[in-house]
Amino acid sequence: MTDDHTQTRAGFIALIGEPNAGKSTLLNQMVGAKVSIVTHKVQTTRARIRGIAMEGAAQLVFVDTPGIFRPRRRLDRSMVAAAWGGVSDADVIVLLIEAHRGLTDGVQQILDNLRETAGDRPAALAINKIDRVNPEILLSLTQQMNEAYPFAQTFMISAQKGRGTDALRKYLAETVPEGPWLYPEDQLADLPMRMIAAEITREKLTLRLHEELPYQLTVETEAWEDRKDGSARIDQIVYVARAGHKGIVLGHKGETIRAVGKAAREELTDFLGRPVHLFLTVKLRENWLNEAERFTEMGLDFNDG
Ligand SMILES: Nc1nc2c(ncn2[C@@H]2O[C@H](COP(=O)(O)OP(=O)(O)OP(=O)(O)O)[C@@H](O)[C@H]2O)c(=O)[nH]1
Ligand SMILES: [Mg+2]
Repeated sequence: MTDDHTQTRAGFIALIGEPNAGKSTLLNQMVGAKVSIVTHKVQTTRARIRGIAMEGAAQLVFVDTPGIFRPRRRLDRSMVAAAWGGVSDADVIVLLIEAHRGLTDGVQQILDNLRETAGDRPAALAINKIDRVNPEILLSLTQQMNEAYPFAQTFMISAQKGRGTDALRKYLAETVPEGPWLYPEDQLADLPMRMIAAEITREKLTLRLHEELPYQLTVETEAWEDRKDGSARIDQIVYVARAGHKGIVLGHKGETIRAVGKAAREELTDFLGRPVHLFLTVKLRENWLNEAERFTEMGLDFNDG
């Protein structure tokens, strides 16, 4: 809470980095709730996802973005454009890199672009996954990174274990501009529930399916009914791009889709705090990766692709 003497602050903080750097993990850690899906695979996040955290009189609106990589497909190009769009709209930028990988070619390319896109807005460096390395390497990595880019500050963190994240949060609270809060104090995310629900199912599919398949499917919430008994009935469609993929997603006697549905339903029930009936349908749609409507449903701009 604030009184009349406390100047409120608020701002957008773009979390950027290579795929798998831990951006979504950091967003969830900052918000204190799972708002953005996380997997061990690259290119999990597809669109910008806003999560909101309060730090004293400051409201921090974290913007999780898709990982930045060299795009091949139309969807990849839209994702990377969404990430840079997040930078353009931000008050502060946080670049995440992986401690054990250091200054990779991919990070170098991001730095080259960041110079133009960030302009004079502050960019902080977060060296993530410090739990995976010998601390001795961190000093030289910090030096190397700061020679490559004029970072306002460097933080060494473990997004997963919540190490070093308090210092980062404090820095951000001091750095976002003075001004009124942008969201109600108790709001955690700015993302429609139907999209959060679709993302949870996509996370479970990504965790269970191998190789290229997760990159060639999308999930949409088709219908949502709040029932009188307090439960919710949610119908979703899993679109796959190849005939052969349908059978793989269903699995032998439907066991894969059943397991995915169970895991997604459990997480949704937890998230909503009420019973959920989840119905998944798998549909073959060969051209979905080139359909504007599918991009809009994902929160992406088709014309950026
Ligand atoms: N050991 C360790 N693993 C981490 C840490 N932070 C994230 N991870 C793991 O790194 C993997 C990728 O995390 P995400 O948060 O999905 O990464 P991302 O940057 O959002 O990835 P994209 O959405 O694909 O761009 C997951 O397996 C996380 O559990 C950390 O601090 N330490
Ligand atoms: Mg992510």
